[in-house]
Amino acid sequence: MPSFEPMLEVTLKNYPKKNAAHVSYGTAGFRMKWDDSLDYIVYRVGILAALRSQDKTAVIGVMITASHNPISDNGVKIVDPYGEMLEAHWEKFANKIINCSDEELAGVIQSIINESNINSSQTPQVYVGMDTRPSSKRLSAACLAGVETMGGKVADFGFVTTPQLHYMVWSYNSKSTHQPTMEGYYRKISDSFKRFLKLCKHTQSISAPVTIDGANGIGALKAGELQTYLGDSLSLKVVFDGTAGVLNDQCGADYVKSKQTSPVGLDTLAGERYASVDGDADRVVYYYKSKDDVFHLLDGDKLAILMTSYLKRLLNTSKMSDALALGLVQTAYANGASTDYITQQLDVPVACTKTGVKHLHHAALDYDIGVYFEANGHGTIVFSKSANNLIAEAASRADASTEEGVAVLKLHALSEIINQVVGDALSDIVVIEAILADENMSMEDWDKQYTDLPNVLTTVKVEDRSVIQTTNAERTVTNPEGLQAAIDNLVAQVSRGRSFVRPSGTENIVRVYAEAGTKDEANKLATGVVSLVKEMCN
Ligand code: NG1
Ligand code: ZN
Repeated sequence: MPSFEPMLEVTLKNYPKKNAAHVSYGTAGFRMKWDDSLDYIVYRVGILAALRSQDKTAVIGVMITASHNPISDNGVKIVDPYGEMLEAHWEKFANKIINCSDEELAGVIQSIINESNINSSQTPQVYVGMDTRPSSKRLSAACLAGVETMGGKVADFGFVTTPQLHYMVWSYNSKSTHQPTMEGYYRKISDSFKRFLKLCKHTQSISAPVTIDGANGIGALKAGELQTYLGDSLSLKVVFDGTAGVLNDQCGADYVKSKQTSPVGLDTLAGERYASVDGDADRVVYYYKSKDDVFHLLDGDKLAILMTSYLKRLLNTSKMSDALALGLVQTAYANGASTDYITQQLDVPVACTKTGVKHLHHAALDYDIGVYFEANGHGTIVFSKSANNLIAEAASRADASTEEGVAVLKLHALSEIINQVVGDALSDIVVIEAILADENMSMEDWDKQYTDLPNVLTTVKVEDRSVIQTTNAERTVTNPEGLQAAIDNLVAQVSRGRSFVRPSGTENIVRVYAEAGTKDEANKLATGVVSLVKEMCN
């Protein structure tokens, strides 16, 4: 009998399979409305994470969260050794282990062991974290039971943001000098930020606070902890901190981005900076109110452009632009004006990938310094190993009395403030604050870099979203036949038109995106494309 079987017999009784419907591991792992059928899924994910740990001889992470989704949802996601999303081949194992019956479970575990040549004598090590949902604690317990079934050891980090858990896993496995502890995480961001500020002409500390909408979730809690490390170098004023409101309810990054308005109940003041994070703090958008009382959103595209344009300047001043290739990665949802600005005005190359941060992250690794962002605010900057080494080496001999030397030191500090492992709202905020301070830029200055084309993002319910198939990074429909030609025809009828449709990877809907030279044209285009989808896909 395989060594895990006696333990499996004991724990399986507490986590019997409850859901007959087939579930699959998507962009967000397993995510659904919470009911007690999620317990067995997370228990089995715990088993799988333990196997993955033995397979990679490394610490593996499990994060319990449903991100920006309502408080009634929950989900679970596996984090690979260097903080990446679970490898595609193992997503298949995930589907197999979750969808088999209780009776088949031992056999499926053994088949994964055999297929991956896993050495079962190693002790699995799994890091577990969760968001603040009421259902998260029992799911975390289910995960622990799964890991222990396989004889694994768990480090339970309790309430953490998704990027914090990714950081811990990366930090441990890569033997980073930045420790795999909460303190290590906060010190990495705050120490490098303080170092950065000392190099700036305009300011030694940023006196005006940035208001952070914590979506009534984990981001609020952790922004508060980060504040204690930042001291008076940067003031984070946290609102929607969970003491009164409901998670992601009329607040948070997803609400602000999709409704294009500030959170309900937040009294915004002209001239101040505001940022909203989502329920697991891996996404962030900024916004402000202009003197004429108008709300202005600075979404993931605006964050990406600010970071990219600033990096371009630093590379030029540090005379490192020949050695380090800079590039931006976006998806088709990026506003066309942002792409035009960065390619035409700044001459930085842009790649477009499919939706889902793992695709963006992967493409960003093609550059020495790759900035990637989804329009909804999920993104970061990644540096290749050789770029990190080159910058660290240059910083160690930089002359801080020259402009060139200061630029090298700033680049080095920025590469440490940013969470290179995964998109991270808290570290993104600190990077944005660093850049705004150094450039002495107001929100208006930042917003003026380029003007968004009016756009519409909407959804259509169809019977079977898989009838829509796409190519060209989701920008061209290949099925149903004729749909793309019909979209092209509508696009040609408006100025600066662009539109595409794709099946969502996380919900049973089709998303329609349209942009054009005027708001009326964007609306007209969206309405037309929605009708086409309804006609041709039902
Ligand atoms: P889907 O449902 O596949 O469009 C959504 C977001 C993605 C990403 C994932 C993961 C849009 C248009 N799509 O994907 O950007 O964040 O959820 O949560 O915002
Ligand atoms: Zn999220």
